[in-house]
Amino acid sequence: MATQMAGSAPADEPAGVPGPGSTSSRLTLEDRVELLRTMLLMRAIEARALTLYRQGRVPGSFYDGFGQEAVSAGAAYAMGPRDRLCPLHRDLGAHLVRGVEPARILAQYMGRASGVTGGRDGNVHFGDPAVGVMGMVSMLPDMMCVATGMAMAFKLRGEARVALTFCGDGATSRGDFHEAMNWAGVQRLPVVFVLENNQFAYSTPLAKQFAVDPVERARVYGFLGVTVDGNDAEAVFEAVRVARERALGGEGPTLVEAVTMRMHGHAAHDDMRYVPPELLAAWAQRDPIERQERRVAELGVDVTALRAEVEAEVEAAAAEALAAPMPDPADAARGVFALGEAQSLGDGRAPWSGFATERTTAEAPA
Ligand SMILES: Cc1ncc(C[n+]2csc(CCOP(=O)(O)OP(=O)(O)O)c2C)c(N)n1
Ligand SMILES: [Mg+2]
Repeated sequence: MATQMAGSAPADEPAGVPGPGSTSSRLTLEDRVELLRTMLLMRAIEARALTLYRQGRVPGSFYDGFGQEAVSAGAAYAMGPRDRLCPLHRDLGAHLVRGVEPARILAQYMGRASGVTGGRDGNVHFGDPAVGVMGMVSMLPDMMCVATGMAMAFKLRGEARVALTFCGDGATSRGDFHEAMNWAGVQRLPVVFVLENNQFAYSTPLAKQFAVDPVERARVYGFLGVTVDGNDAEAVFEAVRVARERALGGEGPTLVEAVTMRMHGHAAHDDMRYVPPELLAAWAQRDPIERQERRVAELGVDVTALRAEVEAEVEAAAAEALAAPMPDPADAARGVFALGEAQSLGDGRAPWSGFATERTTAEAPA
């Protein structure tokens, strides 16, 4: 288990710009392009949303995962259709992998009726149950408890399924983090915790947050903690794929620390003057999208065309979202309270080629 300190790059990363080599033998070229496409889509949607926010069309504030695209895209890409996901405020890539359409996401940000929550909640607090994604609980890191509970249900029912969730470096200081880790360890639950170490929790740097890298804590709760380069989508995919396999094999949870950098302020209102410019400049050299572009371009993929395709898709999605109506106020309380039978979550898109070619235990009927 490697230990990362504030503002550092992963210890196993050579100095300078990383090379184009693949970090997982399980990915076809189509998979590698799909990872890039997901990250491009995430960045383009969030860039468009930031403009909409500045035009006053996005109520509240706006949070993004600029520079962190590899974490949610790579992690979600390793999950099967029947697995369940609990993404947080910087994990748009996970929603995209599961199949949530860009127009619904942009409509969500603007509180429109066609948004994922139909205008009932603000920008990042959403999840589409139809594709196996839980709506985000804002109190951090409560989604760790939710994912642990889901994994408990999978275990009790004897289902070969895994729950995936994320938490921030700052969230590791909260009690819920320890409660979830402890129970997951005691019960050897099929859950994967991705610790999104982006160097800051609002304005608090890592050095003021903990004395020991929190990935070390996995061991004291009785399970494995691994550190991965969070700016490498393929490395994140591989770490989560292995963690999922372990979970399905009855080996319990894994804490995957993805080391990355929050390249924007905490939210759109934050000018992050507390972040040293040289730190940002160093991380800009390690942009996850540029890295993936270099890899697939070397293999003959036209990344300029792919970028143009994604830009056009997001522009069309923005037009669709802008044309969508605001919700009917009379409808405000619908779906807020549970009435009658609980609705089960549906299965999501799982585009990794490994699910099509290998019949994994996760796809066996429960
Ligand atoms: C229990 C709780 N306290 C405070 C907040 C307000 N808040 C939202 S995001 C955030 C920063 C969290 O930092 P970190 O866990 O590192 O995640 P990051 O935003 O860096 O991804 C804070 C303080 C919250 N959502 N929940
Ligand atoms: Mg953080």
